[in-house]
Amino acid sequence: MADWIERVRGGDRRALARSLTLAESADQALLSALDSVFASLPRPTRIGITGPPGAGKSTLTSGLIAAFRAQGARVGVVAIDPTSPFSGGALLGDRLRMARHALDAEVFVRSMATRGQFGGLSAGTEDACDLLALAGFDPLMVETVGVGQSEVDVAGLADTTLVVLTPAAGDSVQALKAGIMEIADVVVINKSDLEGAARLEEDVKEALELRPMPPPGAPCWKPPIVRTVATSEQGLEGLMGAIADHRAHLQRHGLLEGLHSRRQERRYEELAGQGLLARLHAQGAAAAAFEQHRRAVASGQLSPREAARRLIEQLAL
Ligand SMILES: Nc1nc2c(ncn2[C@@H]2O[C@H](COP(=O)(O)OP(=O)(O)O)[C@@H](O)[C@H]2O)c(=O)[nH]1
Ligand SMILES: [Mg+2]
Repeated sequence: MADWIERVRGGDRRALARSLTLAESADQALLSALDSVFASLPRPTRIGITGPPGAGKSTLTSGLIAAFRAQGARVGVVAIDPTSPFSGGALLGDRLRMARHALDAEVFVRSMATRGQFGGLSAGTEDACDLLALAGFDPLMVETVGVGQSEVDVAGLADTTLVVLTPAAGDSVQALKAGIMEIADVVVINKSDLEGAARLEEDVKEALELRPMPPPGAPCWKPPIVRTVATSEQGLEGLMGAIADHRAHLQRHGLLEGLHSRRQERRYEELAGQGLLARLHAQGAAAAAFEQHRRAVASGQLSPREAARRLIEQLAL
């Protein structure tokens, strides 16, 4: 596997594709080999693109790939779809919309399903990003459906998070309500060719006003609102400008290092939590105690909090 990792570092696309597949299925040998080069991994710019299904995220991502390619960058994309890998529909859609970059050796697009409960959103995505980073892609773009997933998860993946809304769908209003605005570094109003873009912009401005203020003295970023028509690549220059401005803000205030550290801490916490839970389930007595308390919760005898407290006490943790 160490050899695979070296081939990825050398830019071997086949090795990269294979490694991504192994990482996605949590292959321990591959992940260990990846861990062994952790300290020397490059740290590419990470751009998150989130918003409701159908907002035009993939179309927009495709446009951004072209814009970054025009600057000479090598672009990696991870498109995460929360649906089962067997339904396939949305994954295929992402591939189709990014198909025009399929023959470009300086672009690598990877669609993946979320790993599910014991992997969370981030585990598989982070590994995929690390492999793309190792292969020298910079920037990386991560497309996620931002509704119904933990906002913190989605925001934590990227240095700059674009929230994509459209005047077309009622789910934009829902997105405004669901607190997705709190994670936006840039708000994109896509499908501005459709009626209602001005109205949505007003609603977005109002929602942005409700964002919590940073503590006094902390750097303040006011998310710009950018209108686009992804299908005809209108507004992409403005969007590229907004992304660059946010990057400059992060650099000026020395915030990139903190973002990176928090991301790694979060991965550690998630993996440690999963590992401990798996260990617990593997031990007869502990698993029995866990089940006993679960039943007590289900039957209404114990509150979830009290059950968790007793379990932890009983296991002497
Ligand atoms: N009218 C209009 N349609 C768009 C625009 N951007 C994307 N679409 C269409 O919206 C649909 C969903 O786009 P897609 O990129 O797959 O959305 P995603 O689910 O957010 O990734 C596709 O049929 C696109 O062609 C736009 O700016 N205007
Ligand atoms: Mg998509």
